[in-house]
Amino acid sequence: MSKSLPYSMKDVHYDNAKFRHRSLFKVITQTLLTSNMRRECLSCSTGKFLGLLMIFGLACLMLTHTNKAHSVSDGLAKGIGTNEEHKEVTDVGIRFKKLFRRAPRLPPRLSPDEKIIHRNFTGKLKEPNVEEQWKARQQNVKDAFTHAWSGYKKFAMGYDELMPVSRLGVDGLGGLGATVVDALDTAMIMGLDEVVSEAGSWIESHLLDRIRQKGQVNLFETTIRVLGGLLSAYHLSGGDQGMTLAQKGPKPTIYLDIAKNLADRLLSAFTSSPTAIPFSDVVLRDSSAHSAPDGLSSTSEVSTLQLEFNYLSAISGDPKYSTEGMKVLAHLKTLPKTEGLVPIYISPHSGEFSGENIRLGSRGDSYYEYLIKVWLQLRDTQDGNFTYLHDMYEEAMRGVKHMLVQKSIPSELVFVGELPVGPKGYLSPKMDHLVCFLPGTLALGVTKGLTKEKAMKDNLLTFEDLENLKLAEDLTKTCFEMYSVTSTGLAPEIAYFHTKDYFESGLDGGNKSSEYVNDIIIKHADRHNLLRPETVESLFVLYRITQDPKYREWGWHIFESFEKYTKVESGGYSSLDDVTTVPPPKRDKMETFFLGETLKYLYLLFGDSSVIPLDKFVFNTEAHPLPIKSS
Ligand code: DMJ
Repeated sequence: MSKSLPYSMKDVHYDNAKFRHRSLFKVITQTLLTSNMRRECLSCSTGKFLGLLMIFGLACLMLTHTNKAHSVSDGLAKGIGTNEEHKEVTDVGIRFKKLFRRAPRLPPRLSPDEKIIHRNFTGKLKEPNVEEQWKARQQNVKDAFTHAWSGYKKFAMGYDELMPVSRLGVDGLGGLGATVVDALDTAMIMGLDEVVSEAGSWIESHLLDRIRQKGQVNLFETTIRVLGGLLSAYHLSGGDQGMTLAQKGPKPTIYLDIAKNLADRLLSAFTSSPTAIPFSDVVLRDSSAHSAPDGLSSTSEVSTLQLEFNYLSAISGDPKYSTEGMKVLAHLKTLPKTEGLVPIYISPHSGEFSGENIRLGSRGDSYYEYLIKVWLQLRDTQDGNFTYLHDMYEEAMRGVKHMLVQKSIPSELVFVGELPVGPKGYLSPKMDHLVCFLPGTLALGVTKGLTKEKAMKDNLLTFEDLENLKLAEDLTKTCFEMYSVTSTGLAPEIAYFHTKDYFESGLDGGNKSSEYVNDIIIKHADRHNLLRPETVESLFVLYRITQDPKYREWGWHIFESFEKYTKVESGGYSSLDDVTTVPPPKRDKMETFFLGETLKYLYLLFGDSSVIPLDKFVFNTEAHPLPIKSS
């Protein structure tokens, strides 16, 4: 199978051409008449006459033709538009006038629905109630969070997770009450004082004891969910001259003191390892650490600790956390890679990568995410030179484009495949839902959190940036279609893509009206949905950066499906066993990231873009915002 890369410069040139100024008249003549024809026709008067006749005929045809093609967002926008959105413009006079107007620069073509929404979001033709309706949708997300929290509080308070169907709690993450800490900053951002107060009091009264008593926890999971949650709560409750979003709950120093105690124990994973690569597991009560049974750590796990450890050093004044964390990245810099891409396992004993499996899904994903985010966090500090992180990120993204990106058959969805047996082997057209973090990360890497409009105005974007942004937009669409293609409107854990080398019939997502039903293949074992955040995370980032309202519409569509199929009446939301079946069987688990990430990103997507601005905050991989500090 060829590994050559279809995501070529061709696509980018084509896309740029779309945005060039050309009058419609010019477009018609340029497209329909080749230069030869033009030369021959215009050299004789009959030719001139015929040429003009042809242009006039085609123009009339275009004017009287009503465009029935609608974009994906047409249907989704129905709830927020007016009746006028659905009127078809048939007035020939208006169309004739339009013929001689300059073609709009951006976007090249909008459906009537999109036009209405677009005008509102660019602030030119304001319809007052559109923003109001987004506020109402945001309130729906807040209500969903309250429902999720109420189930957890009733049946599982203090446990890591809720089993909403059994109405029980379960400790799947070591017993630190992970849902409480993961959910806390979302409640702060949503202004849910009561939840902040309940979660904050639980943390103040119980968490330190738990940390002192509990046994084995995973270094990565505990860092991103519990340490990350505490640090974000510290800042949002006013610590470090933070935002004081939370009026209720304990003082910020409570969160900081607990965070330090926890991190001191987690540090043993670094200090007891013979190399710069930390062990994967820590025993909290005696601050000891060991490797996983196979002796290996995941590459993503060892490289997804630094945002948290760096911020803790900054606010505590103790550099030891940052020093240990950054040693890992400095070491990873020295290891051999394939065009910036790395195997998904690494040995803390040898410090070398293990195996050849390369993917941006599980065990690989946030390695790439933290390269750019840690660089964004540290680039303006005076603590050292971190350009190497940006270089590693750029090289890796080139590697992704060259080695992993392909298009599906027949409808050309852009996807990121895997190299299960290494760079010399075949490309598997398998994409985990986890990979859907990538579009958001790519877009962030392009504008560094600014809007595209501002970055363009300030001349900050290179050709490669525009190529990366285009890839981000294409991948976001693919991630959304992974939802749309199923009977429930919810994505499976893993999708395969139909390519010239791979197809299996009878394994579609169940939504026969989807344009992509033949492009996306969902195997039986991969049909579950864990309420994961990656797609809505990317929708949020893409919306903030491009300001294109379609990302909000897609997010709303996904939220409605979560409401319809995962809500449990007595409280909470449940992961599902099979997204291709209606009604989908419930799996009886509410993952902590549903409150920590999925609902937070949806809430921010539908809200005011000035809340937690992307050029001032960096979200850790569990969606806990940490402020970017300058020197
Ligand atoms: C979260 O814990 C984090 O986003 C992590 O980086 C990947 N997996 C889950 C969510 O799917």
